Amino acid sequence: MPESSGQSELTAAAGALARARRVAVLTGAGVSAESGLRTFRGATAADLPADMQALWKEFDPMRLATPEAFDADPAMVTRWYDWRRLGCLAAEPNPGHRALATLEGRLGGASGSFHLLTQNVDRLHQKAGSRNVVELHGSIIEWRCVRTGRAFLPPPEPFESFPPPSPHAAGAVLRPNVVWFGEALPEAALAAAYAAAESCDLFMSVGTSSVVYPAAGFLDVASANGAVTIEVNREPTPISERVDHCLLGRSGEVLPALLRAAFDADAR
Ligand code: BV8
Repeated sequence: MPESSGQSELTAAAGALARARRVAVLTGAGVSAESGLRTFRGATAADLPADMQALWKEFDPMRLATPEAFDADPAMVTRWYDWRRLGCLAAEPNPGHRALATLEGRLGGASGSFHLLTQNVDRLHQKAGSRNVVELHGSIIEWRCVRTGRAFLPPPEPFESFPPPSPHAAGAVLRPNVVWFGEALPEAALAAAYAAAESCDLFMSVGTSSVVYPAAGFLDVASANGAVTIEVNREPTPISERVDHCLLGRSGEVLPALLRAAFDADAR
């Protein structure tokens, strides 16, 4: 188990980042946690509506985030997703999101490349100014008609009925445009993620438990292609022993510190 990372580990990681020209970053719920959004597995029922506390307490990703759960109880699942959607809309990007947008600005030009692969469905990276975002697991902000597959962007207020009726086909309903367990990731997103992992010279995994595939496998693809690997997480994960630099701490603090150490001449 890596020791909690000190300044020397941060300095080493910052040196690698300063030398990198083609960077790929994978983010998970631990980045948005700094904006007050619950993580997927460390969730607490703290401020849920009373009738959903029980649901969230025994929350199991394989239970609710699946087509089977939606088919069995579309009203309950869409109510839960609409509650999460409104939380995401109310959330603001944090310094970790902004640090990644800054990193893209530094590398995204002719001098290099930057790809942000996110498992998050809250669109906070885009709100922070990130432009080249690959949404591996879709978006909770956008919904789609279950019959036509056409996307629908709901207004920033609660749906009035559950499951919400589709505006695209009479009698059909809407579902969140996320990837549920057992569903394939969007082909374009998958292709973009593999291309980024195969071509980067530095891969950074931030705020993810690294247990969901295929997203958790991109680090190994990058590593196999000779990329330097960095992890930022509050606690050790299954990849912590495999990365070149494991930085333990909050993403909203570590990411800005990492960029300062890498790029601020006066910080060295
Ligand atoms: C696929 C969207 C194939 C929805 C999500 C059995 C049956 C079916 C499938 C499988 C199975 N066994 C294995 C599988 C494959 C499965 C999988 O990997 N399962 C796991 C659980 C074993 N994968 C899939 O099903 C994928 N599809 O394989 O399709 C296929 C191919 C062709 C045709 C048909 C099918 C689809 C996976 C996508 C599922 N959807 N989300 C929604 O949001 O509701 S996944 C869900 O977990 C999240 O959305 C997130 O994307 C993902 C990973 O979670 P994390 O982001 O890592 O969050 P987590 O809470 O776990 O961890 C937070 C981390 O942050 C922690 O490490 C914590 O320490 C850290 N942290 C917390 N606070 C901070 C912090 N770090 C820093 N700072 C902080 N402040």
